[in-house]
Amino acid sequence: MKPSHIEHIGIAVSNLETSINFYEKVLGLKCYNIEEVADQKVKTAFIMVGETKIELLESTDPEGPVGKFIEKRGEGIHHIAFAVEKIEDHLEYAETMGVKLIDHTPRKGAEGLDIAFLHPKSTSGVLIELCQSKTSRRQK
Ligand code: CMX
Repeated sequence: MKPSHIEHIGIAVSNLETSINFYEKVLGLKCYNIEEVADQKVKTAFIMVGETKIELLESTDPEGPVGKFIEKRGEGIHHIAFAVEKIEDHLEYAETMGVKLIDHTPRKGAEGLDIAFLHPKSTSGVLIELCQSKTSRRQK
């Protein structure tokens, strides 16, 4: 039981359009999707570089997780997301290993993924997201 790959790297940004411009105009990459995740109080933009996905996160509410993060720390890397197959098993195991869970059960994230977060205080200061696609759920 281990993650198969890094599903995405989440970057907190003040302005989605400005950041997309950087990735497109300076790095020559392409934003392929913009999606609002109301539950997480963010608007997200997705960019692929090779097999790695970058998720730009603009807050839609200053009291949301990304709004608070930017207020406290400014723009920057916000989380790393690992792709897993049996997300509930990973959460249960992490908890038995003493990790503080933010989500005890998965919730719906962008692009239809089931997602759950581990608290950065238990993970050397990095907010870790576990995510599972519908496809891998069907294969369970
Ligand atoms: N990475 C590392 N540390 C973080 C962090 C992050 N992304 N966000 C907050 N922290 C730290 C803060 O700096 C603070 O540390 P200190 O106590 O040393 O100052 C501590 O965690 C508490 O921070 P806070 O501002 O008081 O915020 P909360 O405790 O209210 O919430 C957290 C922190 C991580 C529990 C909350 O942001 C959360 O639930 N995150 C998960 C959901 C999320 O981030 N959603 C957005 C992404 C959605 C998506 O990818 O679709």
